[in-house]
Order: sequence, then C-alpha cells, then structure tokens
Amino acid sequence: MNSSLNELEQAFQAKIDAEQKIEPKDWMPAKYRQNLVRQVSQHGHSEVIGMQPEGNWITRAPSLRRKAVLLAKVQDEAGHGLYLYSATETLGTPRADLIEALQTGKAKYASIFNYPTQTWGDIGAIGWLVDGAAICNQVSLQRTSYGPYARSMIRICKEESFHQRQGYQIMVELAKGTPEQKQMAQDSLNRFYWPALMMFGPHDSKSAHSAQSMKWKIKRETNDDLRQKFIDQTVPQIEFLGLEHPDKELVWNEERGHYDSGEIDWEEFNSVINGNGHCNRQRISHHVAAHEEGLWVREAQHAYNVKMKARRASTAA
Ligand code: BYC
Repeated sequence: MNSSLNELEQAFQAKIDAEQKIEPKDWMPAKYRQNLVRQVSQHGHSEVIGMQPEGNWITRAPSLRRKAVLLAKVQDEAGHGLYLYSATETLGTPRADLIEALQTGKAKYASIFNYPTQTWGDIGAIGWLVDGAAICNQVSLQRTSYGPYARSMIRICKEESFHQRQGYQIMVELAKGTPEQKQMAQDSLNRFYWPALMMFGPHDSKSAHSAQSMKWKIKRETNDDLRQKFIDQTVPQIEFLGLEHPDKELVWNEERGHYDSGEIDWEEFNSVINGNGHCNRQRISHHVAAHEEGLWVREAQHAYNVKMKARRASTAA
C-alpha cells in the first residue's frame, strides 16, 4: 500500500474512532463505500419488499379504521425505502443500479418478507415482532458512522415505534378476544417468532461482514447482542398477551442476566436467503411488474426535468 493511501486510511479510522460522521464528499476507503452501499441498499429493499405481505391485507383489514392505519403504515415503509435509496445514492450508486441488483437477485432483502401473511393475526405479529426487531437494530444504527444513513434512521425509528404499537395492539385485541381469536394470535406468534430472530443475521462467529463493519462503526452492535436484546424484551410481552412462548428451551440465566434460548433453524434461514422461501419468486415478480407499470411516471418526470433545465438555461442566457 502506498504511504499516502495508508495515511488517508489512518486519518479516516481516527475520525471514526473520534465519533465524527463521514459525509458524502469526504474521502473514504473503497471497501467502506462498497459495504455501505450493500447494507443500506439491502435495508432499503427490505422496506420496499416488506410492503407486499402487509399490502396483501389492506382490503381485508377488519374495519375502516384498521384499513386506514395499515395503509398509513405501508406508505411509511415506502418512505423508508426512499430515504434509504437516497442515502445510498449519496455514495455514488444510481437508483436504477440498486433496483437492478434487487430484481436480478444480486442484492438481498430481509428473509422475513418471504413468509406469507395468512391471517389478520400475521399483520399483528409483523408489526409487533418484525418492526420490533427492526427497531432494536435501527436504534443502534442511529449512531452509524455514515451521516446520511444515521440521520435517516432517526426518523425511521420514530415511525417504526408507531408500527410496533399498532401491531402489538392488534395482538392484544386478539389475545383478549374469543378462543378462536386467541388461537389466531398464538399461530401468528408461532410462525413469525423464529423468522423474526433470523432478521438479526447469522451468529457473530459466522457473520461475514460484522468484524469490519464494527471497526468502521457502520454497525454499532453485533448480530447476537441485538438478537439477545430482542429475545429478552419479547418475553414479558408474550406473558402480557397470555400466549405460550414458541421457544420451549427458553430459560432465564441468572449469571448472564439474559435468557438462554433454543437454536434457530439455520438451514431454513440459508434456504430462504438463497431464494427458496415460500414467497421469494412472487415478491420479485410483483416488484418487476410494479416497476414496469411505473415506467410512464419515470419517463414523465424525466421529460419534465429536461424541459425545466432548458427553461432555466434560456432564462439565464
Ligand atoms: N435476511 O455478514 P452478515 C423493516 C445476509 S425492514 C436476508 O451478518 P451484515 C420493515 C447479509 O446481507 C428492516 N439476508 O451481514 C419493513 C449478508 O449477505 P451479503 C430491515 C440476510 O450486513 C417493512 C449475509 O447474510 N433492517 O423494518 O453484517 C415492513 C451475511 O450476514 C439476513 C435492516 O436491513 C436476513 N435476515 O448483517 C415491516 C437493518 N441476515 O450482503 C418492517 C440493516 C443476514 O454478503 N442491516 N443476511 O450477500 C443490518 O443491520 C445488517 O445488514 C444485518 C446483517 C444485521 C441484517
């Protein structure tokens, strides 16, 4: 490595160690940029693809109020996708490249969204567990080293808190309802609990990116630490609902001050992230169809931009 590059890298790391934010025009190592583009764009894809399982229930929500609330939540997810794509674009990767990577399977999105939403209870479980897991992770990402990503997280976390409450409220109503409703809540908890734990990624010892991402403070807490936080906070929530915990091996460990838990089915995790989940193909083909349907909007926006640019040039001349 030549000495000037070495010096730049040292100065970069010193800035990170001093908790200063890295901004778009600052010098950064190519691998820092690449790793951020990967994580932030995949985060954005998760928000956008995550609209599908919930969007599936907008017309079937049990009341007008529930429809309005769910519609607002799904629209928020679209907004999160936009902030995150914009943050990624500040790193020099155009939106079209990000979309292409998603649609061709080069970029991943959270595995949880490849599970189908079969009942209204699943909408409660997603809000409570999926948004809950997302908040656990994203609260720590508010302190991520890249400025635009950190700032987007602050607003996203506020909205996710509302999402989590709406999901838990659905669960409370079902769990305190008729025996059939309570059973629906239990089934949704059973189906979404383990996939929610998978949202935190592989164990630290198996995580390809964690060590470098922690050093660069792209990630502020490890996959296992965040997962543990989520496991611990979910136990009293399940108790309050009066539901059975899906993890039969869960036990309080006095010495650690945390719950010990059963093992995740990593074979299932790997199979889903490699494209073989229940809904992977459906999610992508739906995204491709929606993107093609929206082509006229992008063309109209482009034509308008060209026209406005020409008008500004002629006024300036
Ligand atoms: N699903 O080295 P690792 C939401 C991949 S959406 C799929 O530990 P890293 C919401 C990982 O990408 C919130 N893939 O990676 C929206 C990597 O693959 P590549 C989503 C996963 O990045 C709508 C490989 O496995 N939140 O709230 O250090 C409705 C090795 O993993 C998963 C975020 O995206 C997974 N679960 O750590 C409702 C948070 N886990 O890229 C709600 C931001 C791992 O080498 N992201 N992989 O091909 C992160 O914090 C980190 O990227 C992760 C993974 C903790 C997810």
